[in-house]
Amino acid sequence: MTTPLAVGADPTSFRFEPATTALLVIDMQRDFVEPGGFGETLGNDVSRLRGVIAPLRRTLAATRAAGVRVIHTREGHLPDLSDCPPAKLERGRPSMRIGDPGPNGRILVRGEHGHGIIDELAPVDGETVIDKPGKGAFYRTGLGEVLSAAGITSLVVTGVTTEVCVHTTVREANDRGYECLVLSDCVGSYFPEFQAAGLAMISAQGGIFGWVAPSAAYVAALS
Ligand code: TIU
Repeated sequence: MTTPLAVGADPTSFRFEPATTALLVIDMQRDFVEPGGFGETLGNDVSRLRGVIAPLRRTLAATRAAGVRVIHTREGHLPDLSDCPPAKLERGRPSMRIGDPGPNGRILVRGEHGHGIIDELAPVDGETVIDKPGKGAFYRTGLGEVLSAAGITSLVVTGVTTEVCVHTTVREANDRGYECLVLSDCVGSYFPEFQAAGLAMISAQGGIFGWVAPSAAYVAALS
């Protein structure tokens, strides 16, 4: 057992062992971050998410250099949409529905260009990519098995969007016993008020869902 590293975080210092930690990069896909994708069809200003890219690139570089495991997720559906509940397909009066043809291919469908992770944050050899049909990364995926097999007990969580897939995943992880640190500048929302409230909800009540810290504090702890 090595001495754990410590990150200055809310509500208390977050302690973790690099060997039992994974960086989770949630849904940094063209469909959410670039024009013409799922995020925009829901009426959102996708440019609001671009601010996370630079800090996330620095965080990824430091994580890879430290030998900490990296796991990416992608939200999306099978081409026949058999894994997409009708409620998800029909809700929200989108300008285009999941599966419709868009400028980056069919909206939120696996294998299409828009479903891919943006070039700036592309996975490298050896990193796991988890495809998920829902908002949470544990629902109908092999993530739990991947983490158990690798002996991972702590998750450093990044990606989009703060109040949707990040929150759902952190809540799922917390209930499964994982200790989650959310990096405040590496998670993004289409709504500034949801960004602030979403982060506050995680660390409130003594860290009801986990911890929150700026990525610089995590990167400093690794170096
Ligand atoms: N709409 C929205 O804010 N997010 C999603 O639909 N998925 C994710 O957060 N990845």
